[in-house]
This record gives sequence, structure tokens and C-alpha cells, in this order.
Amino acid sequence: LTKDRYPVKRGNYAIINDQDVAKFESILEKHRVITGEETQGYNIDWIGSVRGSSNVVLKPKTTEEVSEILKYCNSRKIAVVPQGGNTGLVGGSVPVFDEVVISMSLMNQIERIDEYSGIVRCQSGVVLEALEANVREKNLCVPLDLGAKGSCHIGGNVSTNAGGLRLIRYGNLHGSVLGVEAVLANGQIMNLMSNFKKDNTGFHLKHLFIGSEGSLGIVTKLAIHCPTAPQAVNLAFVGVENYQNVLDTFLLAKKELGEILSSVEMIDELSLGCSTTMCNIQSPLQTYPFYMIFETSGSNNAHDEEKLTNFLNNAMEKSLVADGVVTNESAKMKTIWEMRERIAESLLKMGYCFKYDISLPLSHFYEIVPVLRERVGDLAKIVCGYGHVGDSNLHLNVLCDSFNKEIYSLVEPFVFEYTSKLNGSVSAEHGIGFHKPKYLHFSKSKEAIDMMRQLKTLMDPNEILNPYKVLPPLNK
Ligand code: FAD
Ligand code: S2G
Ligand code: ZN
Repeated sequence: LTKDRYPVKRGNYAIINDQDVAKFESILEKHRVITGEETQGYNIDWIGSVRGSSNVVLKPKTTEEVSEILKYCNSRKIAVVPQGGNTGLVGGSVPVFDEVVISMSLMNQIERIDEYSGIVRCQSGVVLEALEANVREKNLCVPLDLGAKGSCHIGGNVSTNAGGLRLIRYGNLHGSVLGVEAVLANGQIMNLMSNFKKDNTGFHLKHLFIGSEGSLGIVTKLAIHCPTAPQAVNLAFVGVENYQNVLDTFLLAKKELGEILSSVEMIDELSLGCSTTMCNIQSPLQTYPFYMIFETSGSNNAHDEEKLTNFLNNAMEKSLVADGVVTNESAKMKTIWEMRERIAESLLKMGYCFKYDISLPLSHFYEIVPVLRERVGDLAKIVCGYGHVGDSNLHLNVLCDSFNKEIYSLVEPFVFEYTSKLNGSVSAEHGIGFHKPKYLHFSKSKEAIDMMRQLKTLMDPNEILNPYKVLPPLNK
């Protein structure tokens, strides 16, 4: 898989020997140095697009242990890959060759939840769903939600600057992450933690670790501002006849729901067909070319339900929406979210997926789907599109029986050239990882990439942190 799609040569990093393993066992307890068979699962990514051959997985529990490990690896020029929940979709979380995996899964302690300020301090290996459950006890919510919440770590979310289903309401992690503790390649611990929303003291270095995908340092702790949990959540699931109506319904929602709007998702007919069929879910609506989910989160159920129902009635009166349901019953809301959140796993069950996570201007948001469908013809089983229309972020998927070079050459670099012509982004929220360094130039200037490289050289001169990822190799 890896070599076919991404021809790449191993860098001149050290080959792990017994002394190295003994050293790691002296830093960690023996059982937290994993070798042999047990390392399998850490070597392959969620979509099965990259398989490494690492034979060493380390499981630190403290920042100091991470520092010791990196100091040693840096001195020996041993390449490492930080790994959170391994739900990343761009091949960034697994070894390409024999890099040592540093799994953050045991760094899962929540240090403090301050209910007054909403500021939560925790280690980076806390699973998103567990963090959400804990902060809810103090009537707070984590300012992001995504389908991988059961496995992904908050540290992985920060390292990929994950977007998710509620970015339209809570914004980007660059805004809600108030502090970061990270360990640099040489083992230096950078304490950039903060207990305040306001801290204008020099350069804001924390942002370097948000979205740099483990290539500038290993995130060990976070301080996150968690908003007050909504007292009332309502959902509308609607059927729409054409994309222009999707746009106009989105506009109406922003006007009529305003401050309580917390999510706007779009699903095309084929995408919904995948999740309802593969996960055996009964959609509450008949078939339409498009579906949309509108979620409201507020403090007064009667008020919100009335607003949402009025919005739906108006949208139908204006013939923007063909049909729709409104609910705040948790079982019904769960079904609606499952239809959206389980599309990815459904596609994966159906074959090999070329996945594109792109930002496009809303006026041209969907047309790439029929254009690509036409281009690949019956070489592909399904070409479908869904995603965070509220953030102009489309998830475009080309499903075929197995990886084949003919389809690959038809879709890449076509999708990225198309995106670039519209001044879109070749990676809206998933990051660059291993799949997209060669396409970075479609969305970033030469000067910007050169500056990224200067920062990389300053912070990781031996290039041991997550090699082969994010930045294109120099000779390209
Ligand atoms: P991993 O996959 O383990 O790692 C991701 C990257 O971060 C890698 O480069 C890794 O080296 C690095 N990394 C991980 N932890 C650290 C650390 N502590 N310090 C430094 N570097 C680190 N993404 C979205 O943005 N929005 C979505 O809506 C969304 N939905 C998804 C739905 C499903 C079903 C799945 C499978 C994935 C989805 N994703 C989504 C992608 C993925 O969940 C996110 O990228 C997530 O943030 C990855 O977190 P993780 O802990 O699994 O990180
Ligand atoms: C989502 C992840 C899944 C995919 O569901 O919002 O970010 O298929 C995506 O890309
Ligand atoms: Zn997404």
C-alpha cells in the first residue's frame, strides 16, 4: 500500500538495538516498552492506508518520561512518531518505516476543572469522550465534537487542530486552547500553560503545537476553555431537492436560529445510503438528493424548540426544504447523528476509499462531486460528498473495490488542482500527515513553506519528530 501510493526512502535514522530497548526500559517500567507482535495495531492507520514496520512502542505516563525518551532518541538520531487515538485520516499517526511509536494513551489524567472560569487542565492522552463526560459533571462541555470521540485524544485533536461537528458554534482550537505543555525533540519541556483567557506576554508560542501534527514537539498537557454545557439541545433533519436550496436554507438558519445554532451538516443521497445500509439505520425521511442537520444548543427548551420549528416551517413554505423532522428526544437525535457520524466507517466497510477533506467556497462547494463522478465513471463504486457545510468543509470520498493506480491518477492531483483554482484548502481539518506533503504547495506559498522548514530546523534539527509527514522533502 504505502510504497505503491507514496514512494519514499527511509531517512538515515539509527536502527533500534538492544541497548536502546534497555535504555527505554530504564526510563519506563518494563511493561510500558512494547516490542514484537503486540506492536502490530500501532503500525497501521485507521483507514489502512499506511502500514509501518516499527518494533518498539513506548507508553510514557509523565512529561518527564517523554522528555527523557526524546533526549535519548535525539542523541541517537532515532526517529519517533507520537500517537494519540490513531484515528487520524492522513496517515500521520503511524510509522512509515521503523520509527519508534510514542503512545500517549497512559497520559490520561485530568488535573483540574475550574467550573467558574470553565478552564480545564489535563494531560494530552485523555480520550475526547472521557473528557466530555468529566467536564459535564461541572456543567461544562468540550468545545469540539467529532465522530471519533470514542478513541481520539484531546492531544491528537490539538495536534491536528481538529474541526468537527460544532466548530460553527465554538470556533477553532486555536481559540479555545489557552495553554500547551510540549516536549521538544531535545527533551526540553516547554511550559506554555495558562489559567487565563487573557495572557498577552510575548509571542504566542502555543500555536506552534496546534495543528503541527507532532512534527515540532510532543504535546503533554493542555489548558482548554470549556463553555457552559447547553441546557437544551434540539435537532432538525431535513430533505432538500438541490444544492442551491442547501445554501439558501443555511442562510435562513443563520438568520432565524442565530445564537443558538450549534451545528450545520450536509449529507448527499449516496453518503446517507452508505450509513443507513451498512449500519442498518432507519432514516426518518424518504430519499432526497441532499439532507441537512441543524442543531441548536441553548438554555431554554420551549424557546429553542419554537424557534427551530418556526425555522423549519418557513423553510418549507419557501420550498427550500421538501420535508423535515424536529426532535429533542435523545434516541431520535442519536439516530440522526449516527447517520452522519458513521458514514466514514460505512464507506470503509464497502471497499477502498480515496478521502478528500477540502475547504471550498460555498458557491462551489458541491459541484466537484458530480465532476469527479463523471471523471472516474464506473471505475469507482461510489463518489459522494458530505460534511461541515457550515464551515465550507467538504468530505469527498471515492470508493472502489481496492486501491488501483488508474483511479488514483484520475483523482490526484486533479482534486487538489481543482481546489487550488477555487483558492480552497487541500486540508480543511484532517491535516497534511503522510498523504499530502506533495500537495501543500497548492494551499501555501513557497515563502510560507520555507518558513515552516526554518521553524522545523530550529525546533527539531535532527528531524526525528514524525519524519516523512507535513513538510514536503527538500528535493521536491
Ligand atoms: P492520532 O490519529 O493518533 O494522531 C494524529 C496526528 O497528531 C499524528 O500526526 C500524530 O503524530 C499527532 N499526535 C497525536 N497525539 C499527539 C501529541 N500528544 N503530541 C504531538 N502530536 C500528536 N477530524 C476532524 O478534524 N473532524 C472530524 O469531524 C473528524 N471526524 C472523524 C470521524 C471518524 C469516524 C474518524 C475515524 C476520524 C475523524 N476525524 C475527524 C479525524 C481524526 O479523528 C482527528 O484528526 C483527530 O484529531 C485525531 O486524534 P487522535 O488522538 O486519534 O490522533
Ligand atoms: C467527518 C471524518 C470522516 C471522513 O466525518 O466529519 O471529518 O470520512 C470526517 O472524512
Ligand atoms: Zn469532518
